[in-house]
Amino acid sequence: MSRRDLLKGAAGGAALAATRGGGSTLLKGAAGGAAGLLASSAGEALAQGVRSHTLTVSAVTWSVGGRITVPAYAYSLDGGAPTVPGPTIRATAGETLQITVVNRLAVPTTVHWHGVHPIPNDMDGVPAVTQPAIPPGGSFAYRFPAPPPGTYVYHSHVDVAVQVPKGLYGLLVVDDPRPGIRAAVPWRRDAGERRYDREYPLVLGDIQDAVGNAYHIINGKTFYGLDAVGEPANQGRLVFSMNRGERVLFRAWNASAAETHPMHTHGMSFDVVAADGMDLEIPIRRHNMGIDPGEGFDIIAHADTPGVWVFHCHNLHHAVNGMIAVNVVS
Ligand SMILES: [Cu+2]
Repeated sequence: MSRRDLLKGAAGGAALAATRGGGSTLLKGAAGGAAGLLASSAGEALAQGVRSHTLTVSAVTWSVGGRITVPAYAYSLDGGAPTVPGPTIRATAGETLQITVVNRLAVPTTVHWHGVHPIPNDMDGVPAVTQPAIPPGGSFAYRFPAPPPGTYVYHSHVDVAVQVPKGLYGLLVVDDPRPGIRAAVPWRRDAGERRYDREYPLVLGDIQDAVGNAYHIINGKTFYGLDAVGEPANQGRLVFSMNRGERVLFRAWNASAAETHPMHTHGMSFDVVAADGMDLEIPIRRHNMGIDPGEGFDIIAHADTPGVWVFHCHNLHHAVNGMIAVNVVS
């Protein structure tokens, strides 16, 4: 594909997908009719195995909880609300992803697909190395095959020590075609080892307010001194609800520029089933595990005891600064 084709794609990812899908067989789903287009939400289209999204980058004021706000950069997907972390992008193994990034910042940016391999070199998102940075007002269409099932990340690769902590990161999840199974290959154990009943992101970071106070955040929110847990909007962010007996997959990733987060569960253990998007041959059982900057783990917690159990960073400075969530087992 030439760069000119890419630029054409940047003009309208959904339109491109619609054109290519005309009258053809859908990868999945019987709906779509003559248009050959299966759209599950505005701006998202899946045609002939190409999953198209528009990812818009903008500067926002972000609430880390209660009335505490910080100046942030945020991604929004297909015209949705900008969030920190960015919205999770999902695909199914075998699809092609086409993500058109629209830069509404006052500074250049790019998107790097962290852990995605193989990927065409010119889709890697490194400014001045694999592409010119996307200027303010500009756009760029990334197109690459979805990697094997697992948890990946997308993040800015421009002025990284500023843009990433300010919020330009999010999960890219590639699903196994079989629902509820984490691994494509069961390796030595039965695939049931990696079965899960529900899942949550567990994206760790730190972010500063306008006067330089740092907040340690989980899924964009901080805990202490705030009413964050009680906010309806925070359900599923700092409160992780689960039923007794469930296996709960957390897709953990550390977006901090320089700090390790040793995450610790009370009241339950978890199996580490994948590291950096790749399945471990034998899951490792832990209740406390350090996650370095840029590292990610898929962990399956065992909700075997009812109660309200904290799930916190065991760098205790981070914990008292808000890096605490609550696992509620009903
Ligand atoms: Cu920490």
